[in-house]
Amino acid sequence: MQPKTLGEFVIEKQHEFPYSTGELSTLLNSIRLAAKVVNHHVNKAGLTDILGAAGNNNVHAEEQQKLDVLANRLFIDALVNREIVCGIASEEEENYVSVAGMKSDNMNKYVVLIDPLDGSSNIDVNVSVGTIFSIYRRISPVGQPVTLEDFLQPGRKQVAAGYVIYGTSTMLVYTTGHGVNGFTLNPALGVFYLSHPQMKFPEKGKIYSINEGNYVHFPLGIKKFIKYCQEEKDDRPCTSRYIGSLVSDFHRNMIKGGVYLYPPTSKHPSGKLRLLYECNPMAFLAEQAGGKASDGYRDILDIEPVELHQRVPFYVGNRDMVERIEEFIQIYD
Ligand code: AHM
Ligand code: MG
Repeated sequence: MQPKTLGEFVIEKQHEFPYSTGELSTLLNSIRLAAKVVNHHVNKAGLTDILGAAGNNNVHAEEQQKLDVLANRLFIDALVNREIVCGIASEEEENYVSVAGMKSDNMNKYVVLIDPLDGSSNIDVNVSVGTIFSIYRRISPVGQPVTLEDFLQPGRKQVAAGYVIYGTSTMLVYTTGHGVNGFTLNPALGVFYLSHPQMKFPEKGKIYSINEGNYVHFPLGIKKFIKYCQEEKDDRPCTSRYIGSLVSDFHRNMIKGGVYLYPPTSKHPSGKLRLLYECNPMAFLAEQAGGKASDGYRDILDIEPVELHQRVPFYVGNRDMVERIEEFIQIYD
């Protein structure tokens, strides 16, 4: 039998939201469409003048790549043109975009937070990159311009979250709080098919993923955890795998079992990754797949955000491994 398409799956699952108006389904369909367009550009990147730096910096003073800028435009346009959200926040935009302010009859209730193309250091070298998205119901009244508080909600309040991985194949993986499902793009047809139903972390994790080049700057607890992973004892040593693309590292670890770490370093004292559009969506997916995400002390999903581009230390993956990291931090830091 032909596997289910993403479009069919989204419609079939609409009943899981009792008072659903179909708005979330339409929103997920817009993300699916934008993902296909971005995939098309990522795939032919070497053939057009799209590789390299765009010549400007984003809000984090990081050099924007041309593909970063393009992916940002494509996702924002797809969401604005279809008039399906009331607000958008992006890693590439300093301020949030109020779609409700642009279209006065906008009665939509969802805001989207997005990292349009994550893993920018991999763009020019043909290594997997990804898109990460997070969806919330707005808090402020419908029909008005959105406010900052609509975006500064703890991860627990997410209605849906997911990522697109532009890898050896392109996949869209998402959750609405009823498990995690993965869909693979058939490039010949331009259709995503359900290929990974109900994804779960394996019982035990064996992989640790961290940029060990920063080792000397890590907190003592993290150094001890790395040494623990390398020890010849019980079912260790673990294997080290690091792509430097959160989506790809997370995706592999969810399938094979492992943990991703981005601790505080001297360059990034609060960690490097952004709470709202990198850590929270991954944390929601991890929890739904039987894993866990922490900043070393708290569950990522419980953190009350204070600013749009806030950074946090981030440990995500197999529950046992994340809890082990928390123990090491508690003992040594
Ligand atoms: P980006 O949003 O600028 O692409 O940065 C986020 C990325 C993550 O995908 C990745 O895990 C991490 O930064 C890699 O950082 P580093 O090069 O410091 O190891
Ligand atoms: Mg990013």
